[in-house]
Parts: sequence; C-alpha cells; structure tokens
Amino acid sequence: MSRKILVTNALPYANGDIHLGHLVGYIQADIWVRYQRMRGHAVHYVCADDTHGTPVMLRAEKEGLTPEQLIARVHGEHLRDFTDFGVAFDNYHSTHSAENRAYAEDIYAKLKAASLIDTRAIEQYYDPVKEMFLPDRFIKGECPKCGAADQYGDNCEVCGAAYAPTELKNPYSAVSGAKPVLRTSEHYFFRLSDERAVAFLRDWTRGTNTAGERRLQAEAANKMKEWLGEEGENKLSDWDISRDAPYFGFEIPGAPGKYFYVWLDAPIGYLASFRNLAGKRAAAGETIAVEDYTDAARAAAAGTEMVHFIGKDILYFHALFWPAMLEFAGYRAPSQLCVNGFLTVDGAKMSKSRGTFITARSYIEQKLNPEWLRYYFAGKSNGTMEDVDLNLDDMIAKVNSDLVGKFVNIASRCAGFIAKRFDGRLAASDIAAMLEFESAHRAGVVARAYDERDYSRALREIMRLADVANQYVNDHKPWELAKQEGQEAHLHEVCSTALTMFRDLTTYLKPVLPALAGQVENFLSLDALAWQDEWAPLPAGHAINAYQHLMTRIERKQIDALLEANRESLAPAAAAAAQDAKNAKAASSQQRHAEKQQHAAQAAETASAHISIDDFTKVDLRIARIVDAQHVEGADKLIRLQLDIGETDEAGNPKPRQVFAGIKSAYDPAALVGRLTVMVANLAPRKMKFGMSEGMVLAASDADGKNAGLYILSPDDGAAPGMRVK
Ligand code: B3M
Ligand code: ZN
Repeated sequence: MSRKILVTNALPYANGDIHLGHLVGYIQADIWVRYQRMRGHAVHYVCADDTHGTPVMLRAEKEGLTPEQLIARVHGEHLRDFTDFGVAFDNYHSTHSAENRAYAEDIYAKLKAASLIDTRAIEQYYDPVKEMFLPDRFIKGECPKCGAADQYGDNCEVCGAAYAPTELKNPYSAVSGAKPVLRTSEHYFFRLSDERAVAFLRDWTRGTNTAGERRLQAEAANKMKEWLGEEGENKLSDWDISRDAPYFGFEIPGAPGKYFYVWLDAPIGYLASFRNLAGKRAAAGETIAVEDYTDAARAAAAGTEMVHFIGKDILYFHALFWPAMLEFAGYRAPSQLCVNGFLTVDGAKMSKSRGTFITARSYIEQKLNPEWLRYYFAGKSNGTMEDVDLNLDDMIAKVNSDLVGKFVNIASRCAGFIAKRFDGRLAASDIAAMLEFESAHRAGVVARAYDERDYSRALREIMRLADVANQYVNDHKPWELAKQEGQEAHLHEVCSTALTMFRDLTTYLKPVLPALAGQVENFLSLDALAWQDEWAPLPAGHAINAYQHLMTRIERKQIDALLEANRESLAPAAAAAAQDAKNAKAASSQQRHAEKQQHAAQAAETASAHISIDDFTKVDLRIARIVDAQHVEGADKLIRLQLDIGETDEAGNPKPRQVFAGIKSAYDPAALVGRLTVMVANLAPRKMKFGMSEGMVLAASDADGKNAGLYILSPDDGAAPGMRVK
C-alpha cells in the first residue's frame, strides 16, 4: 500500500546561519524522504523559516532593517544552504505569511470555542527606556545563588542555578541597560492543564504510524511519561501564548496590542508551507488535497500521515502543545515525531575558538563535498535521540575507505575496459556471480533499516555488499585478463557483472548520496534508479558513457582549512552573534539550535561585479568621534585612535573603540582629537602587535595609497557619534 506522508523539518529561526548542528536533522529527514519516494510512496516535504519574536525584532533594528527585510535576506541564505547540501524541500516558506496567519487565527478561534483559552494578569519585568516587556533572556543581573555578575534571567552559567528573573540581584535590561520595573499585563493562555488535553496526550503518546512503527522513540516516550506523570496525575501547566507589543508577529484577533507568541505560530508554519505548496502546484495544474492531510476526519479517512523531524531540544513543544492544539482545533495530530540528538565535534560541544562551530556556508565555500557529510552523518544516525559525534579524522577515514576505496573503486577498475575494448557496450552479467551477490544481501535489511531511520545499519550492510563486489573483481582480476590471450569474453563478462553490482549499490546509496547517484545514472546511461525488489542485470549490449571521476578523497588539510575559516570568524560579528543567539533563547529557553548561531561575515559573492543592497547593509558604518589619538611606539605608519560611537559599558560609561589606523603619514594625532569621522563598526577585531584593533576608519587615497596623500572622511554638520551611515 502506498503511503501518503507530509514530512517536515523543524523551522530554523530567522536570525542566524545554518551550521552543521542544524544539518544533522535536515539530512536525516531528506534521506528518509528520498528513500520513501524510491519505494513509490507519495511524500510532500516542507519547511519554512521561523520568523517571529523579540530576537528577530531587535536584530533587525540593530541592523537598521525592517524585520521583513531581515527575514527576506535570511530566507534566501537558509534556502541556499539547504539546497547546497542536497536537502530538497518541495517548499521552503515563512511563518510570516498569509497562510500562516490564516491557520493561526483559525486554530486560535477553535481553541477558544472549545473553552481552552484563558486570560490572566501576570507580572513581568518591563524596560522603561525601551518601553517593552523583557523576555527572561533579555534581563541580566547577579546570580541570586552564587552572586556571579551578568547572568541571564533564567539561569546562571556559572553555578547552574535556575531561577525566575525577579530573583536576580541588581537586574538590568540587556536591551537598554535600564533597571527593569515590574508591570502587570494581561496574557492569553492555552489551557494545557485541562483534563481533556491530558487524556488526549496520554492516548496520543501510545500511537503508531501507518507502518505500525511507534509514534515516539523510546526516549521520547519516556520523556512524555515524565511530563505527564502517572495515570490520574496532572502535571501540565497552562501555556502562555501571548506577548505584548512591541512584538514582531501576528496580532491576536480581538486583542489589540497582544501578539501570538512565536512558538504558537512556529509549528503552524508546517501547515502554512504545505498550503503554500498546494497553491503553487495548483498554478501548475496539479492538485494536492490539503485537507486530506490537515483535517482530522479527512486525514483519518484518507490514511495520510504527518511526520515531524525535530531536534531533541524542541520535543516539549512538539509532543505536548502542538498535538493538543491541533486535536482540539479539529486538525489532525502528528503521526510521528522523529527526534535527533545534538551534534558534537570531536567529542566536544561545537566551539568557536576551536573552529568547530562550522557554518554550512563555510563548508561549501571551502569546496568540501556536501555528500561526504551526508554520508558521515548517515553512518552516525541510528534512529535514536542519541547525540551524533562528528569525528573529523573518522570522517576522513570513512569517506576515503568506504566511498572512494570500496564503492567508487568498483566502477573505476572496470569501466575503462568497457570503453577501450568493447566500444562502451556491456555483455550479459555472470548470473551465478549475481546470484551470489544478491544472496549475500539479506533481503530487506537495507530497506528496513532506511524505514526505521537506522541509516548506520543500512550503510554497514551496503558496505558489506561492496566488499562482496570488490571480492568478485579481485578474484577475476580484469587487469590480468586484459593481458591474456583468448580472455576477451571473460573480461567483458567480469566488467559488466561488476558494473551491474555497482548499479545495485548505487541504488542502495541513492537516498544518502543523490548527487553521486545522479552521476552514476549518467555514467551508466540509466533512468533515475528506483528501488527494486527483483533486480534484472544490466542487459547485454547496453551502452554506457565514458567513466568520469566520481568522487575525490578528503585530505586532512581541507578539514584544517575549514576549521581555520571558522576560527577566523571569531569576530565582533561572531561575538554579537553569540549574544544574539543567547537572546534568541528568549523566544524559548529550549532553542538550543538558535543558541548556536553565527553571523560571521561571509565572503563576498564571487561572480558578479555588483553587490546587492543586502551585501552593502552587512557593513555597519558609523559616525565616530575621535576622542583620543596617539603615536604608537615602534610603529611608523600607525596612529592609535579611540573612537566613540555611542557605545557604553555596563555601568553606562562611554566605551570607545580602539582602532589602529595607518594614517600617520598624513595626520598629526593631536589635530585629530575631537573630529568626527566614519568607521566600519562590525569588522572582525584584529589582534595586532600593539593591541586589539576593533574596527577601521575610512580614508581616501589613490590606487596604491602613496602618492596623492590620505584623507579621512568627515560627515556634514549635525551628524552625531553612533549614527548609522547607509
Ligand atoms: N525555530 C527552534 C530552533 O530554531 C525553532 C523551531 C521551530 S519548529 C516549529 O531551533
Ligand atoms: Zn550562580
């Protein structure tokens, strides 16, 4: 029976780059989708950017953009990253969309009609300067337990204590630095503690998908037990789903100034992306019956499934709030959650100082093959919630020995003879050898392993078969047959048989290595390889194309360069990103991925001589007042400048930036003090012999900067330190 499955990946938050930690879950889902399609099942695979909330709002403001401009830029970046790693969504939409608003309003209205929405007043910290309520992560102060300074409002990174923001000593707003005040405001709640919700969730936890597989992995089911408590117990609390203006999101109908909390409309974005996909397909003349997947009654009748791939940090949202919201709004609840663990690199948390906080973009820019990573991640994925370790030396060894040494090797040892000696045409395969190869394959093992997302088992099995194929080639030694008189036919048969085995192995690997499989299809001149239950060998007379190199080995130096590239990005941008990432936690204390975001400057687009406005706005140009200028001992070109761009330290005292400028030939330091000029404020800080340089001043000169003098810029009257130049 053919399955009809809507598959989703968690929606990345729209304020940072995709990194290898994200890619674990996306690659796992993409492999599963490709496999299911090869089996003939109907799969719609959608994702979107998660765009709402305080972090996006503040980040946009900081970059001098509207939130819409920011999320449009990030949407392009995210989609490009996924595409480059072969993660092929049918649609990549946005939660800031008409479809999402419509679904959010509908679900909210239905929950309200079901008496599952409540309002109550809550007291919260408010920033009187910025005039906004502060999420926990935007409040800092001294830890109530150990006294450590500058701790966030929800927990202490020094002693690990968890507390309420109101317990912090000497709290201040991380947005404006002001002392927050307590204010009361009315909030909207989803009544998750309602006994209907509790009973439903207990029941939902026990369900299976249409293939009879459990809805939740064992670890997730255990978590649910912990959250739901014993039968008869009710441990769930109501969920605060509103936020006060100013907020970037959807205003709650009938509640002016109140917005849906980002986590309310984030998962609804799955449905929105799907609806948007249906719209696009309809325009192309194809119908997707959306309600067959989204409406509870129709989905049950149609036997469709909805499968969410998520990281373990957001299980709570997907296993409690989300199914309950859907159920009581008359929508279909998720069929299955496929939860992945976190990524570690060489056994440790990803780290910017070690360069192991690797962005998807840097990997592509360093020209590493994305399928190396897909293969390695697949080999580390066993369908459980365990963390995945990217061991870089192990990755090199695995890719080189499995893919290059075993798999590609089969074709590269045989293809040349077919081209040179047999005019590119195959002979009939050696049936006995093929039978042996197939019987070595314990039927269905690879398929079952893919189905259960135990890709590690699938790949072990496939490599075992690759060993059998290589053994066949070794036993018959085509390179020797080629030298022997009267062995033409034998040589032809051996090479043809090996290529049939190679075709079968390629089919097995195709969900993991779609690009490589595409090259092989091309080389063997075959239609898109589909899963077969009965394998017919490649027929005699079949013409193949000239063999082109299929995959290169990974060199350690490429990995070192990748680490170096990511280490280099330890910059103000990265520091700010770490800050943003922490801030992003305000949207959810569980957004671990968001915490890992990095906005290191990206190398300029190569091909075009033009840059986009987005490229330009990445450069943060500021009006700066030169508050001090000094000669630098031992440097004959440099002046040490202190530049005020309106920044202050935590006590609110002005905190100028130190910049070393190569303008000594043209300026007397004393004459510079007090002047206004223009600086690049988001340039990576650079450690120089004389100290840190935290930016750059702009100066005009001729092409080689020598002959016509140097001229720093001055703004017109009225410009003030800190103003953005754009
Ligand atoms: N954006 C959390 C994250 O960025 C969140 C996922 C939403 S899934 C509906 O990791
Ligand atoms: Zn502490």
